[in-house]
Amino acid sequence: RASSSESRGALIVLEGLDRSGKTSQSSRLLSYLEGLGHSTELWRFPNRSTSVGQMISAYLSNKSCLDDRTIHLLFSANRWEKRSLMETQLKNGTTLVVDRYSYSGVAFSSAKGLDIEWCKAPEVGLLAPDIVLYLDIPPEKAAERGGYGGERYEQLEFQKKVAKCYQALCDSSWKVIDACQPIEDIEKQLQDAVLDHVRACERGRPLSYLWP
Ligand code: 2DT
Repeated sequence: RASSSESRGALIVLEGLDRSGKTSQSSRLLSYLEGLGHSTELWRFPNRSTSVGQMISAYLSNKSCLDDRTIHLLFSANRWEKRSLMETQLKNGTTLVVDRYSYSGVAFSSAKGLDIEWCKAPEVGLLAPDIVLYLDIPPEKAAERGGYGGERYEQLEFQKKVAKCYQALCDSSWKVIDACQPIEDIEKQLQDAVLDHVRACERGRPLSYLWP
């Protein structure tokens, strides 16, 4: 068999504003896929456990200040340092459910006014998701949910800009889900959206790379 037809896990990415429900839906999706017998792992970016991740965490919690381009490149480096493990796991047949990825990187930095193409450049060559699930919520509704933890970006005016930047990135390959629906409805729609992709990857869909 050619290597392009080897079975692998799927790379599933969840994106959305803060308080859109990504984190709880990611774990529900993990349970669902595990329940079907698929080897699955939950990942998130930033991954705060690495030394780059600790610099990011200090920045987000306002314990350090960094130039906008510098922090952008650190977020990207935090994905690059996990890239080979990501590929290994996928090739091992493990599906990865990833809470935020390069789209957060581009949306949050371009919301500060950085050029979108400049923001996309350091992501080139990272693994492309098989599906991007976008939990769509009006920024005002997300703010009403409360629980903004006081990190750097958790402010309504900034989240409105991020929402616009996500719109600029969104294309027909994304699955946009109304995040104002009941939790169980969202859960079901996510399940329906991923299954075809998980199966296509099992049948040997080749890996692809950003930006496709
Ligand atoms: P969490 O609250 O989900 O940990 O997100 N962010 C995230 C960026 O600005 N660039 C990135 O590349 C990524 C992955 C989004 C922490 C915050 O970090 C932002 C919210």
